[in-house]
Amino acid sequence: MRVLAINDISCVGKCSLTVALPIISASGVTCDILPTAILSTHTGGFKGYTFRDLSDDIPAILSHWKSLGLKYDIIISGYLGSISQIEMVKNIKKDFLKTDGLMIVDPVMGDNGLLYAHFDDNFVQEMKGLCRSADILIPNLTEACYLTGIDYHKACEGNYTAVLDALKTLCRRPAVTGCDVKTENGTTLSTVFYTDDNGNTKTYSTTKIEGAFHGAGDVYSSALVGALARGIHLDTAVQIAADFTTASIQQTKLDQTEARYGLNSESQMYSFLQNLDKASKK
Ligand code: PXL
Repeated sequence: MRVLAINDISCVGKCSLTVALPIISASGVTCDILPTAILSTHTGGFKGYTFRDLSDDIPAILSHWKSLGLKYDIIISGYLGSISQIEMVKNIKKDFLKTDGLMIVDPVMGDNGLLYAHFDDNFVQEMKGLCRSADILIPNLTEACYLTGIDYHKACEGNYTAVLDALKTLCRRPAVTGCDVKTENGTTLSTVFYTDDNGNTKTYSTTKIEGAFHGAGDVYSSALVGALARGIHLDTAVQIAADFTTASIQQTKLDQTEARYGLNSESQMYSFLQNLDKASKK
């Protein structure tokens, strides 16, 4: 099983490839990487970071890979440094994904109702094109709202099914993370709303931990890919990925580290791997 992770390298701040590579590899499959940019830190919460766009290097990397005959079972795309990279990813799917392979798109663009630095409406429009080529689309609620034109604050009132339905015009199997659901006893759950293979809407909830935690989306997407690459069914893969992310957030909160330095997912890796083993033996 061979996975390609397309994402940036944020050298500090535990997100994108520094999260994807260890989590997907630890899941027990080969994870090759295509870095889209190199930054000294990610762009959320740091000032003065460096940013080198690697678009110019990508064509030569790809032609070398073609000469090796590389093909992938799963391709996951994340943070893209420019609009031209969106087009590159579409072509990578055509050239490197096996016929029965899985294209997973995490349309990394924003969080908490806002776009990250460097992104604008033009980028959002172009990203819709990449989402159309995805087999599974995994935005957070903010990204889902930008992609569908639904007002974020309206969506937060709870009509997440409407957001999921609107995303289905882009991709057959969307899965939206970070949907807050209030329960009757006053607690809040963090819920994934997703569509299964048969088009049914399903949900999976974990305890909502208050606070903003950087890199949570990357931990989730990487764990999901790891589980799917192990042949685990989407329903169980969503559960395992959400549980791993929530446990990592919980530990990060206990550690009281600065949110911008990312999640302590390392401490939860062993139990994540045990869950993968249990599920893949079923
Ligand atoms: O975690 C998402 C992400 C990935 N890559 C870069 C980022 C961010 C979010 O801020 O800045 C470079």
